[in-house]
Formats: sequence, structure tokens, C-alpha cells
Amino acid sequence: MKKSFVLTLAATVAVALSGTANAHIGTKVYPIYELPTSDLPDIRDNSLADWEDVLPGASLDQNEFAPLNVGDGAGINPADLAYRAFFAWNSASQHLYMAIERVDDKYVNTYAGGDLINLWQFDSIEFMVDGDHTGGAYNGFDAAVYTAEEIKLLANFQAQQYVGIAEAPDGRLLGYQGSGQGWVPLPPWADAGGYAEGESPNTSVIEMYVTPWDECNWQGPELSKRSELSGNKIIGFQLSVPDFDTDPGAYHGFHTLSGQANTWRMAENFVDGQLIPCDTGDCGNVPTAVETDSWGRIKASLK
Ligand SMILES: [Ca+2]
Ligand SMILES: [Ca+2]
Ligand SMILES: [Ca+2]
Ligand SMILES: [Ca+2]
Repeated sequence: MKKSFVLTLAATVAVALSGTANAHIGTKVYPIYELPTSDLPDIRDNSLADWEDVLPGASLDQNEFAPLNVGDGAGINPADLAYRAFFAWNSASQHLYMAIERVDDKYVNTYAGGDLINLWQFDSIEFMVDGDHTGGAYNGFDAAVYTAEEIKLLANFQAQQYVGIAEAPDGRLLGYQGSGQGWVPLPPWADAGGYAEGESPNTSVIEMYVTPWDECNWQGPELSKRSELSGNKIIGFQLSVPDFDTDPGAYHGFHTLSGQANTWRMAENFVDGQLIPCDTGDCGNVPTAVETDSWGRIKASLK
């Protein structure tokens, strides 16, 4: 292990973690409601009725989003793409839950499976989480500044980006944009279910849960630090909804909740979400085993 590399890496992580109190875009704080374990939605039942039964309504729809000037730059038009999303959290599992229904005039999904890093090229959604609300860069690090090993470690380290797709031949519906694809997007840390039906329009649904990480080391959960999810905490999150209406990868539209570009690499371009506590069932669990020795984990990861 090279000492100089460790020091550089620690400084790099410090830069990546640095942010301001106002780490995210806008003044709006989106409520994310806690659900007791007994009310958690089934992510594999091909239905959003379970979300509708336990939440006051959809948390967001397309009217909360703004189009980016990507590809055709398609604006907000429900005849082209309508969507509604639900958010929730569960203190007992320390998981964040999300579901989205897309109603799309043209559905492009020829994903063949086995290529999670490229799920984004198909009608899908992107979900990002900054569990400790730091903002700052989390991907796209400059190869002229950082070594390949540093870039691999820093990508999705302090915030995470997932891509969800409604159907895949191999059943893997949750993509992950970091190197920890062998565990980060899989149970017990994360999982997704979904389905699609109809031609024009096509209705597709993606339901998922994820684990937010303050420090997500691609080499494994034992080297990583989970975000603590507790009542009234403010987290950063972002939902982006791309629309491909002709070919994979050819953007017709790209809508983001924050209205900001570069949400794939800048966590300060996320929005704020507040974890609203509940008082029924097993709500209000406080995590007890949060690992705090980040220096030890960084060193261990380089042995
Ligand atoms: Ca469901
Ligand atoms: Ca469309
Ligand atoms: Ca963070
Ligand atoms: Ca489409």
C-alpha cells in the first residue's frame, strides 16, 4: 500500500464530501413518509394499489419536473409521457422506497439483459440518493486529476445513482452506475420489481427499495457506511425520467425533478426530501450499529 496514495485518497474523499448547509437546489422540501414494516409495499406484485392504500397519494407527477435540452428536448406533455411517483422510508430496515408509473406513447425497451451500466438507453428512470445531504461531486471525476483507482472508488461513493427498468430478460431491473454492481443493487441492500403493458400508450411500473450510503465502497458493505435514516432528517434525492421514442439511447426527452443538468455526477443538483416519521407499528426504529471509523475503512480498502 502506498502511503501517498492513501493521503491523496483521504483528501479526495474530503473534497467529495465537502458541501454547504444548502447542499441542494431549490427551497422546496419534499415529504417522504415513513411506513411501518407491516405497511411496506410489495415491489413484485405488479400493482401500485398497495402504495395508494398506505400513502395520501402520489408524491410527485410530471408537473413537478422540468425538461432539459437533451436530444429532442421534449417538454412536459402527458400525451407524450405522463408519470407519477411514490416515495416512502422504513426505519426498521433503513431502506428508502420508490415507485413510478410511466404512461408513454412509444415504449422503447429492447434491453437484452446482462448490461446494467447501459440500462439508461431504454425507457426507464434514474433515482439518485445523497443520504447525508452533503451535495458535491459523486461521479465523472477528471482522469487528469485522479488515478483510475481513485475514480473507481469515488464513483457513487458519497451519493448513489440507480437506473430502474420495468422489464429485463434476466430479471435484473435495477442498474447501478458504480462498480459495486455485484452487491449494491441486490438484496438485502436494494431490489426492484416491475411490469409493462400496452402498445400506445404503454404503461410501465417500477417499484424499488434502496439503501442510502454515506460511504459506498464498491468492494463491499463491510467497507461502507450506511446513511442513518431517522425522523425529520433531510436527505438529498433526485428522480430523472428519460423518454426514448425511436431508438435506444436517442433521447426524445429528459425530465429532472430539480430542473438541473449533471445530476449523474453532482449531488448538489438534487432536491431535498424530509423523512416524515410515523408512530404506528414498528415506526421510529433508531439504528444502533452505525460504523463511524471511515479512516479505517479507507485504509482497509487499499490493502
Ligand atoms: Ca406493489
Ligand atoms: Ca414518449
Ligand atoms: Ca453524501
Ligand atoms: Ca418512450
